[in-house]
Amino acid sequence: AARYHTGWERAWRSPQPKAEYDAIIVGAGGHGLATAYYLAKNHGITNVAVVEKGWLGGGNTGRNTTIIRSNYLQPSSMAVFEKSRSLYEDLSQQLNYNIMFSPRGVLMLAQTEHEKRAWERTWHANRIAGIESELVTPERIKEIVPIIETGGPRYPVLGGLWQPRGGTARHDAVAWGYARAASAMGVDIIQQCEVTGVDRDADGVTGIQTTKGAIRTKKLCIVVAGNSGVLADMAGFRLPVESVALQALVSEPIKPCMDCVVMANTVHGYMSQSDKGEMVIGGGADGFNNYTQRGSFQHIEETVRALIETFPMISRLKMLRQWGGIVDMTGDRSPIIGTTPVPGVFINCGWGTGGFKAIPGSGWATAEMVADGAPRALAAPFSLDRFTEGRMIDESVAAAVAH
Ligand code: FAD
Ligand code: PYC
Repeated sequence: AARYHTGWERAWRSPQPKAEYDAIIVGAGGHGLATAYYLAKNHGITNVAVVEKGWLGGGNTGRNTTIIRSNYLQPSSMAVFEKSRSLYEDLSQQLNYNIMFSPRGVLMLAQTEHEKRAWERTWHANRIAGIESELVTPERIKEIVPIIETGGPRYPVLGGLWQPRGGTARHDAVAWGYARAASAMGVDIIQQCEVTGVDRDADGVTGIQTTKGAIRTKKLCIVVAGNSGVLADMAGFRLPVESVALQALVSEPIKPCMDCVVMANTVHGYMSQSDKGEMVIGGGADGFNNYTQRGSFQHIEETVRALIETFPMISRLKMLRQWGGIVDMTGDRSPIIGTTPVPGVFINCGWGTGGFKAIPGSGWATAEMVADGAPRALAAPFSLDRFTEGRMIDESVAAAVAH
C-alpha cells in the first residue's frame, strides 16, 4: 500500500564525528547552530562540528515563547538585538526555510509610575539608536489590544512601550532552518553526543571527550545556555552565571483574539496567541537555582493570577500544557560573548530569559569571534572580563521577565 511517510529527504546529515575539526561548537541550540551557519556562510569555515547531547533545538530554543524585540537600553545591547531583529526579517528567505517570522508588534505595559519612567528612558535610548518604538497611552493600548482591562484595581495600565516591528517566530523552525543550511555547507551536526570533558595542554585547548569518543580541535566554542557553568568547569574556569528554571504554559486553542504580544512585567506575566489559537503564557523565573527542565503547579497559579487582572477573559480558559527550560542568568542580565582564560576556548552564554530574539545577531557576532580568534565590535562589549572590570551592561528593565 502507498505510504506517505517514506522517501522523505533528511533535512540535515547525521554523520559520525571526524577525528579533528577546525572548530567545535558545543550545543545545538539556536545560538550554536547560527554560529556554525555564519562561520560557514560569512567566513567560509566549514570543517566545523556542532556537538549536541540531546536533539538539536531540544534546549531552551525549543522551549521558549518566541518573543522578538530590540527595545533594550544600553547601546551595546541595542546593537546586537537590533542586528538580530533585522536579520529575522528575511531569515526565511536567507535559509530558504519558513521560520514564520510574524512582526505583529510587542507591547511592554507600564503598571507603576516607576515602570512608566523606565520605558520613557528606554524610548529615548531607542530613538537615539534609530530603533522604532513608541510610547503609548492607555487609550491607544485599548485600541491595539481590545481584550485588555486597563483600569485594573491593583495595577492599572498607565501606558506602555510599543515596538511595532517586534513579534514572534516559530522557534523549532529557527533551529531547523539554521541546521539544514549549515549541514548543507558541510558542518557536521552530531546529536546524542554529550561532551564530558575538555582536553588542554600548556598552550590551550586540544579537544573534547564525548560519549562518541575524543575529538581534536584548537577552537572550542561553548554555547550551552543553562549548562554553561558545567562546561566551563570542565574547561577549567568559572563563570558569573546562575542556572534557573523559566516556565511557560499554553491554553486550549481559541478563536483569534489578540494579534500582538503583551508583556506585563510588574506582575510577571506575558501573553501572545499562537497560530493554532493557543494563548502562550509565561511569567517570572524560578526563585532558586536548579537544573530541572519542567513546570510546577505553583507557577501556573502565580502567572495566571497575575495576568487575570489585566486579561479577565483568560479566567475561563483551560490550560493545556506547561514546561520549563534552564536559563543562564548573569548579574547585569546581559550575555557573555568572548574569549576565556583558556586559549582557544570561546564562550557564548548568559542570554538568560531573553536569548531567542538574539539568535541571528549572536550567531553572526560569535562566528566573527571564532573565525578571527577575538571578538569584533558587536560582541566586544560582552566580554567575560567586564565582571572583573566592573563594566556592567545593566538590562534589568529590558530583560523584563528576569528583573
Ligand atoms: P539552548 O537552546 O538551550 O541550547 C543549548 C544546547 O546545549 C542544548 O540543546 C543542550 O542539550 C546542549 N548541551 C548542554 N550541555 C551539553 C553537553 N555537555 N554536551 C553537548 N551538548 C550540551 N527568549 C526570547 O528572546 N524570547 C522569549 O519569549 C523567550 N521565552 C522563553 C521562555 C522560556 C520558558 C524559556 C526557558 C526561555 C525563554 N527565552 C526567551 C530564552 C531563550 O529560550 C534562550 O535564551 C535561548 O533559546 C538560548 O539558546 P541557546 O542556543 O543558547 O541554548
Ligand atoms: O525576552 O522578551 C523576552 C521574553 C519574553 C518572555 C521571556 N523572555
